[in-house]
Amino acid sequence: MPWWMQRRHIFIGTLAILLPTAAAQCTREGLLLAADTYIAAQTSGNIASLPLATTNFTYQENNKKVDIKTGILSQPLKIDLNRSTADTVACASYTMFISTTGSQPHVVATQIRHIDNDSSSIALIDTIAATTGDLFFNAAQTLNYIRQENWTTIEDASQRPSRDILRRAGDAYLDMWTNATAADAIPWGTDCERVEGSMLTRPCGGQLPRGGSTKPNGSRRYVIDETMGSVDVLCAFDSLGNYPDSHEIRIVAGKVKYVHTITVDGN
Ligand SMILES: *[C@@H]1O[C@H](CO)[C@@H](O)[C@H](O)[C@H]1NC(C)=O
Ligand SMILES: *[C@@H]1O[C@H](CO)[C@@H](O)[C@H](O)[C@H]1NC(C)=O
Ligand SMILES: *[C@@H]1O[C@H](CO)[C@@H](O)[C@H](O)[C@H]1NC(C)=O
Ligand SMILES: *[C@@H]1O[C@H](CO)[C@@H](O)[C@H](O)[C@H]1NC(C)=O
Ligand SMILES: *[C@@H]1O[C@H](CO)[C@@H](O)[C@H](O)[C@H]1NC(C)=O
Ligand SMILES: CC(=O)N[C@H]1CO[C@H](CO)[C@@H](O)[C@@H]1O
Repeated sequence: MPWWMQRRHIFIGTLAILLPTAAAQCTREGLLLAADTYIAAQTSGNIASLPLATTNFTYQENNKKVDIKTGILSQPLKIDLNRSTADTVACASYTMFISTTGSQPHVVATQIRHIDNDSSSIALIDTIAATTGDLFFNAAQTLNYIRQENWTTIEDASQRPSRDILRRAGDAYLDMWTNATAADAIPWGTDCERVEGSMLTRPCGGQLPRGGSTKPNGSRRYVIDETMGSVDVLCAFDSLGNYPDSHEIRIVAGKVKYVHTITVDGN
């Protein structure tokens, strides 16, 4: 074969290897891997291993932009339990972790967002971090309840709630305080559990608010995972005083199975 054909051959071979790795990807595995890296960083109190975007990375803690180097991620924490969900449409993940030991116990809700559909680079870490003094805070009690829950992914795709159903359930929940009929739009399960801070309500469809407030919960950020049947909404708890808040809802077999809330009211 003449030299020029040989060279062309090598050139095409190189392209074939480079192209697939160059294209941005946002996969469930990639999102959960980034969430695991976040948990490892929190365990060590060292952010060096986090693949943060080199331009325009944002760190937000309790609804305020802060320097990641002074935030909760800079403190090593012993983590008792962590659980993550993934939203491949928004290219985002949600992680909840509980740390009962150390000078301050914590229950933390974190959404991680990626830009350009690329789960290998983190654009935003958005954390709600509750500790002693916050609403119904008792990390050991929360751990005790959450540990007993079943968060197995829903294998049968036909049994998964749609993205739209999950989004509407998350919104209706947060709308209950301003809309007297929002509670009726939620498909409550009869064996469902609600863990607000460390306060357990079972079944969770009991003792619900039915309007009364004029200020809706604002600044809602969503992570929706149809495979898990869950939605997490971070927001500001506006009517009570702009309190940073996380509400997570899981729907199994068409009915609400779990509700978790983490609220920072700093009392
Ligand atoms: C995002 O990445 C996923 C996985 O690689 C791909 O299936 C999807 O088409 C991408 N979406 C966009 C908008 O590029
Ligand atoms: C920078 O990041 C913030 C928060 O994620 C986002 O709202 C803003 O649009 C980004 N700006 C640019 C130029 O990408
Ligand atoms: C986080 O949760 C995963 C899945 O349950 C577990 O394998 C891992 O050990 C946990 N990490 C820490 C630091 O506890
Ligand atoms: C957990 O839930 C899944 C369905 O979501 C079910 O198949 C499995 O049996 C449950 N596991 C236990 C231990 O209850
Ligand atoms: C109140 O909630 C119900 C049930 O979700 C909904 O149909 C209705 O449009 C809501 N009202 C307002 C004013 O948002
Ligand atoms: C204005 C409003 O609806 N506030 C509610 C937001 O959600 C929290 C927690 O579920 C409620 O306690 C607030 O009343």
